[in-house]
Amino acid sequence: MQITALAGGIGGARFLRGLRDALDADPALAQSDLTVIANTGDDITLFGLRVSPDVDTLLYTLGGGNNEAQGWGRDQDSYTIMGELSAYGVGPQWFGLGDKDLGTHIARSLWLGEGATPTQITARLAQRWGLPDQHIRLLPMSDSPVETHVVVTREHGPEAIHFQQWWVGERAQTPAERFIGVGLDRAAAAPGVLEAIREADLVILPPSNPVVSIGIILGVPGVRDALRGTAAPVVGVSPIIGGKPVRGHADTCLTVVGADASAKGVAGLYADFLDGWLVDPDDGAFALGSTRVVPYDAPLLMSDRPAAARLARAALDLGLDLRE
Ligand code: FO1
Repeated sequence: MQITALAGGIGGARFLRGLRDALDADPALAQSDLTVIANTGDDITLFGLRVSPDVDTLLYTLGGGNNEAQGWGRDQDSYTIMGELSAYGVGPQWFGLGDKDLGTHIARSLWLGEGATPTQITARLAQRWGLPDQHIRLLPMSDSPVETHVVVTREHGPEAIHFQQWWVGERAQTPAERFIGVGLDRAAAAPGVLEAIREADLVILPPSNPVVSIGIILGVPGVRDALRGTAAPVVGVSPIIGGKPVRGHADTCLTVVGADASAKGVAGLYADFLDGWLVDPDDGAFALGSTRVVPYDAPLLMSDRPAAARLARAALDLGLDLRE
């Protein structure tokens, strides 16, 4: 079976690691290929280096090298270089880049300088993390640079800042007016992205941030049409548990785009292509056009790896049901 997923960082990565576990545990599905289309709107240039947080979180989590407690960054990392930069008064210091993690950003930046595309670079990085051996193909959503910016309200008036400055530097506390996907309208889907959606047997939306992760991928020209047009069922997992977002400031993002911070509100953002929607039991039982809304039999929380695998299995079963 060919499964295609759209993903942001931590929630997407944990869910997809669970999905790979669930597939591997089922002899009938173990040979399935998983294509992951990653959000690159979070990408940022810091200290002259190109950082691609969601791609790296997917690489490290699926490759077994992530910082589990934090969710992002490398395991057992140190911050010697950040300390040296701080001593020189070089910032920003609000974004913690570990020494091992910096190796990835240096490699990516060198390769970009040599003319390699993000798709080629992601493939090289994925090779090191053993993703092809797990039948996982990781693709950036686009090879064109896209950056999510946030128009915030300052005392002196509106100001556009990078998403990471708002999300990490300002903890999403500064009132936001809107998000802008800078470069998104001119971006082309990366090679293989639209085909992976059109030719999939099943498309899955993990519980990633619906606005700044999935929403940005949906803004890449052609992606939304491919989802509407694919013969495969499109199944999503709600990022809301009991009326609250699983992690991060997803509710703030939903409010900014005028959507309800509820399982129904998020599904509404996907209504034109969503066939199945797995929701927390406390959020369950609402009607949504032709979308089959299914309450999960436990809280949607991915508290550990087996819990993520169980949740992924339920999404898989919903997709298999919809194929019949
Ligand atoms: N998130 C934070 O909250 N603080 C950080 O200092 C931070 C550093 C960081 C470095 C590399 C990386 O790949 C991710 C990092 N993140 C950090 C996570 C990231 O900013 C966001 O959670 C995602 O971009 C949202 O999808």
